[in-house]
Amino acid sequence: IPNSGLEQPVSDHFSNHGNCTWPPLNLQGRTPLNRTDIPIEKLDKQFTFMADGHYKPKNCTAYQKIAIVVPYRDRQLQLRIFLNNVIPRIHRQQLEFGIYIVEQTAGSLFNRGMLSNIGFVQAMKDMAYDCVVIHDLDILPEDDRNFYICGDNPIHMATKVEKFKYRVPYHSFAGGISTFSKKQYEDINGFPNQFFGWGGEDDELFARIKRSNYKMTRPFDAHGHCGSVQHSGQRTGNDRMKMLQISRKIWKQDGLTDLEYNLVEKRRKQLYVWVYADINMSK
Ligand code: BGN
Repeated sequence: IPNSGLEQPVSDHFSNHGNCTWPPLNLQGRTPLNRTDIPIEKLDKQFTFMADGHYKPKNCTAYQKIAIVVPYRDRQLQLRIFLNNVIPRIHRQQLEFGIYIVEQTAGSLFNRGMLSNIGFVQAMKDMAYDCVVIHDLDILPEDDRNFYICGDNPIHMATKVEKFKYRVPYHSFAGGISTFSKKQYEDINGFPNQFFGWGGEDDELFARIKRSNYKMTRPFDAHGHCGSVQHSGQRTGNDRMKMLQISRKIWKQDGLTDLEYNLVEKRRKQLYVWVYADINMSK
């Protein structure tokens, strides 16, 4: 299996960072997901290189420091499968990383955009991450050469998702897994906070990237195969078409800039930082 996949650097911007071999040497290429449900205690024992939801290569400085942010609610089985698949892959990529599972308290409809913004803020409070990866819990890379890194433009990683027949469902699709440098995420004002219920927040994200004169890029497209993990259905909000129209006008005031939430708990477990947040629907 070829180790590269990175014929050209994705960015000069980060090339001074780190002295770990890049691209890393012990990649395994495309390997199927492991869908076995392994208890969390066993995962802890398996991934002893992690502490407080964080990993740092021992003998070299990583190419980039990555915060993996996962909006979350009520999916314990999928969380275990996520950890069991993502941790070894990103570990083989020799990156320094923290995993943030951002859970929304019960009550209002799920708000993936706002949870992403909260994860971004909470991760950056911990350390100066180079790169934030907004990651669905149920979409998991199958290929080590799909790098969890940032470039000069936001990177869309989930290009070939199993549930979309391993194809990009539509050109402006930005869902699943995407990466942003701190500056990029701030420039686009993060995700919208106003999308409650399933759908639309990623379409607004794509529009924000364009409006900010960035391009959503797919540099690892050839290695973008991702498995999807089954779960029960999501509830949709009622007016996401309308929300998309409103967002076009108010996006500079709706995102990181007006983020309000109540941090109920932030607890460092071995494999991830659990961020438990209460968000208010009436605004
Ligand atoms: C789209 C959703 C996205 C979702 C993709 C893939 C909307 C906006 C109103 C048209 N967009 O239709 O959020 O990621 O499907 O499932 O619902």
